[in-house]
Amino acid sequence: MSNVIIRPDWQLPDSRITPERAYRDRRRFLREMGFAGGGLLTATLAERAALAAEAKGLYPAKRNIAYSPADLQTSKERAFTTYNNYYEFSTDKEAVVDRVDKFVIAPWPVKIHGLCEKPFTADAQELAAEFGVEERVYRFRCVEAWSAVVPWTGFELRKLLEKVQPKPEAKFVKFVTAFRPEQMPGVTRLRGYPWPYTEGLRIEEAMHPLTLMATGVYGKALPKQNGAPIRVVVPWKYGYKSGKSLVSIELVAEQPKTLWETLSPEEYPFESNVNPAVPHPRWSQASERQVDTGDRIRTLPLNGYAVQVGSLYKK
Ligand SMILES: Nc1nc2c(c(=O)[nH]1)N[C@H]1C(S)=C(S)[C@@H](COP(=O)(O)O)O[C@H]1N2
Ligand SMILES: [Mo]
Repeated sequence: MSNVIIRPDWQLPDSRITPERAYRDRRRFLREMGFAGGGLLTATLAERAALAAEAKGLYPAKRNIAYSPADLQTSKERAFTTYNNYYEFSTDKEAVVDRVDKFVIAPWPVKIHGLCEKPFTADAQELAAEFGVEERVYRFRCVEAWSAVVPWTGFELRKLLEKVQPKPEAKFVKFVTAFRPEQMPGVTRLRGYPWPYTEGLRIEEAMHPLTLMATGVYGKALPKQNGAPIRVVVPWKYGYKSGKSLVSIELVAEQPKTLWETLSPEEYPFESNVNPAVPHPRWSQASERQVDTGDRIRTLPLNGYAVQVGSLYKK
């Protein structure tokens, strides 16, 4: 470097940027962005390209067969990724995918903070690279009685929580989605909603190895409509517990107020475990419609994860 004119990376032809340097500078850039708490406007095209290139290296990830039952057949990718609940964009499930263009997903600082010893902020892609990602095939059950079998790519939330060292008084984890009305065309029509989209888990639920931070699906980085660049996936709970496009993961002492519970506590209580025996006030939860085949199948207690998580709910 010493005998060349030092210019910013984006003025150099690609061939002159060594991957290591680009990577190191990118990490520093993202760290600074993270601590500055924003920086959307300063993201350069070169930066976005670097992120995309690195994200590509993570997918497809190796499938963890211990968490991917052999008898589960994944739903068709197109069916799952074009039928979305993401109210910040639209309440029409088939329209969400066409309304996400303006949503900027890199850089993406995520704050992991609250009642812990070592809070930090890191970019979503950095988290994926740091903790390492794997593929897991999970059942996914929406409270509206449709379902899918989804090959997520991600890492266990507990790894992230262990890193920040929760304090003993941390009893819940609060998840907050980005809120950017100028990029999210659905929110203007839902002005009365208690935005941002907020969800929560008990800390024991958040620490369970099934609870995944997903950064990819179907062997690729998450598409925007499915919660890019990072979301939580809690496979034994109704889908609304799995908040999308998270910007904050906070350890708290009190049960957090969630968007859906605030709107309608009888219909969408905090715990919201999949339970075929307890109907929604307006419909049965005994069965579910598979999103790709349209077939109806029986809903399983705890969405088929009773062996793994049942002990969390023993009275
Ligand atoms: N921020 C945010 N997260 C969200 C939602 C939402 O509207 N906004 N919808 C929830 C609901 S009801 C479901 S069923 C799942 C749908 O996820 P998918 O579109 O990837 O299938 O996301 C959940 N997470
Ligand atoms: Mo849902």
